Amino acid sequence: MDKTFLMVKPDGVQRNLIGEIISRFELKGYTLVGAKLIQLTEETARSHYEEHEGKAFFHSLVEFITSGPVFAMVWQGEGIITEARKMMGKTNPTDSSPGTIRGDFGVNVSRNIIHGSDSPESAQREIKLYFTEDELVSYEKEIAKWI
Ligand code: IDP
Repeated sequence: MDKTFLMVKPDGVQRNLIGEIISRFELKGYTLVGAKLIQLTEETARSHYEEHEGKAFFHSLVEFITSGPVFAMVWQGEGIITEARKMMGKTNPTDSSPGTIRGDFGVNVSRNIIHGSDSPESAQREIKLYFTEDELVSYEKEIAKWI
């Protein structure tokens, strides 16, 4: 089954959006298989965003993502990597449609509430960066056959 890594960024945690975001993915029918509230170290933040190293916004991105706790999650479901990106909206909230998480709550590109893996390769890399095998739970929901 497909898995993705989602993270409520520090602005989302401060704005009490953890429950709202969990609720959206639960109501869609996806399954939460791991979650934790953590304070990122600079090392993890730099590793997470290594593809942006050297860009003008890299330093402020690392500073922001380590500025307060984040809520890291692994979700499971068919096609979830692509679907979660649709539910999140575009990187810049001003380009995001109402009804998406960034469209409904995001302020600007550096305060866009949520991170989500953008490919199977990044999902695999990011899940490994944040979670050990024994922090993830494998289980079936009875309702799965209706979704
Ligand atoms: P994504 O989060 O939608 O996958 P990425 O291009 O991977 O977008 O960028 C990672 C994060 O870096 C974005 O969510 C955003 O917070 C920040 N970011 C991206 N582009 C810019 C920019 O041009 N200025 C400031 N921050 C940016």
